[in-house]
Amino acid sequence: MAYKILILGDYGVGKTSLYNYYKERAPEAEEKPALKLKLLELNRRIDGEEITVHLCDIPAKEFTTANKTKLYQKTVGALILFDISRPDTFRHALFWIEELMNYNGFGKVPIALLGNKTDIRYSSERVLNPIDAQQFIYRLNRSANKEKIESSFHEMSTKEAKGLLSILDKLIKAIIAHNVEKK
Ligand SMILES: Nc1nc2c(ncn2[C@@H]2O[C@H](COP(=O)(O)OP(=O)(O)OP(=O)(O)O)[C@@H](O)[C@H]2O)c(=O)[nH]1
Ligand SMILES: [Mg+2]
Repeated sequence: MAYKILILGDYGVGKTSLYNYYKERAPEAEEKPALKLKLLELNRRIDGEEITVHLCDIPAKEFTTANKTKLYQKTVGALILFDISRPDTFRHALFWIEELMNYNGFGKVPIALLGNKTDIRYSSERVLNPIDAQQFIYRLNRSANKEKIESSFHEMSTKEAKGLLSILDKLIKAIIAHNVEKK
């Protein structure tokens, strides 16, 4: 059994770049053939246990009304990206979160909200204040208290590529904790 984790976010935020990072750098990561999406199978050792994950990268435009139930179904967690130089992509991240919870068939699941492209922080004029994203995650976790769902926010850069595996591992831990609670 594998955990299905989606990489979500607006066009151009860096989803495929993140996917490619895991494909190249995660040990034993293996790309599997799949229709209309990129699917990466990888194994992570979490608290001494081997966990298999299916990481899926789907272009934003594929989420049409007709097929989104199919794309989201059985997703147990997601990496949701925005571009810190494009505030609209942060506002829209909230839309992606809502869609995920509405269509995955499980309701609320843990997410990692990722502010990508921190390498351009100093060269770009319109950067987003990370406090807004931190506060959003704080409120999300408070509202999910009973279900023991622990989402997180990270700033990152697929170009600098630091700490990307630990972001994934943290999400997997949150997924495990949530599932255990559900049983
Ligand atoms: N400066 C900078 N550019 C980045 C970073 N991550 C991705 N990019 C660039 O942003 C552009 C879009 O990246 P993609 O990974 O293709 O974005 P995507 O979310 O998959 O986009 P769609 O598939 O079109 O929805 C590319 O030119 C990347 O090189 C980053 O951390 N820093
Ligand atoms: Mg892409």
